[in-house]
Amino acid sequence: LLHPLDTYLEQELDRRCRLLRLWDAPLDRRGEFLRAHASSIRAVVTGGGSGGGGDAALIDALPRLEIIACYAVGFDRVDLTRCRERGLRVTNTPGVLTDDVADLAVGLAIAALRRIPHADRYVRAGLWKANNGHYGLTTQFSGKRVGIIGLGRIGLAIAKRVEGFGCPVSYYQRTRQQQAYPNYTYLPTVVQLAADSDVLVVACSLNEQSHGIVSREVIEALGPRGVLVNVGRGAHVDQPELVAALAEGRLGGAGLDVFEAEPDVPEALMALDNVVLAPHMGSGTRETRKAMSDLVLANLEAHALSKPLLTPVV
Ligand code: 8YV
Repeated sequence: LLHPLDTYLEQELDRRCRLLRLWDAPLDRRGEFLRAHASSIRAVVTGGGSGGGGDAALIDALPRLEIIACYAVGFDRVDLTRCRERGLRVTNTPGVLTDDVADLAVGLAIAALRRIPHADRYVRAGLWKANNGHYGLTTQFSGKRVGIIGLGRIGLAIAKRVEGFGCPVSYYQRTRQQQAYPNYTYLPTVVQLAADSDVLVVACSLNEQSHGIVSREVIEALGPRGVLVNVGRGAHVDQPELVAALAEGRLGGAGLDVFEAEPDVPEALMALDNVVLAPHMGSGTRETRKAMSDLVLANLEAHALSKPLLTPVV
């Protein structure tokens, strides 16, 4: 296990396997730790957030490795090419976290437009009373045009939810799905999608094509009244440009669950009331983390018993 993920998962791994915790070794001695256990490690479990891994260096350090089980739907931290070369199997946890991530995306959009965290701070600081019961106006969410980058499982779940708020939905993705989803408008570029949206949501997986997909041009197209919601990966967005645009009022607001070098969050964002910050918690409910843990365990068990994997990536 590369980093602490979930108590139940850890307990079950401990019970069923011989569990090694990479973080038992200090940061500067992890190479040594891996070398010491290289001849016995057959499986690696990793998450998709900070501390996650699965790069070529890790894979090369473990000659007896057979499987990398991701406790995440996103497997962008794993070097799939090297896994294929080595004949390693890779699994992830799709499906079980879809509802939670979609819920959070909608929550972040509403929180940013209605300034819920700001309003909460206002009340707690005694400002409501101090200002004679006055609080400024916020922006409506219902009926806003929502643009979704990536209409996969999570993107679709977001679309269904915002339909309930009367929001027209547009989307961009590499392959057009217009026939399957006649209620949603396909737009051929992310810039067009941003220009046509009040709220732009990043819900695609991270890969070479989607790295930096929310560029300066996209942020400009979304504009001073637009809100960006990111429940994908920090690297989907040109983060310095995002921070500058928010600080200068060239972008209206943002709801961010992921960051480029998380858990580091740009200091400049902390002072901005038009930004809602979350600690990569899209899938972080008791219910979903239990289901993710069970899926990781079931994949490892299937592998150990030479049965078909439940949710194979490679
Ligand atoms: C988790 C994730 O927060 O599913 C993903 O891709 O990034 C998240 O579900 C993560 O795996 C825990 O580190």
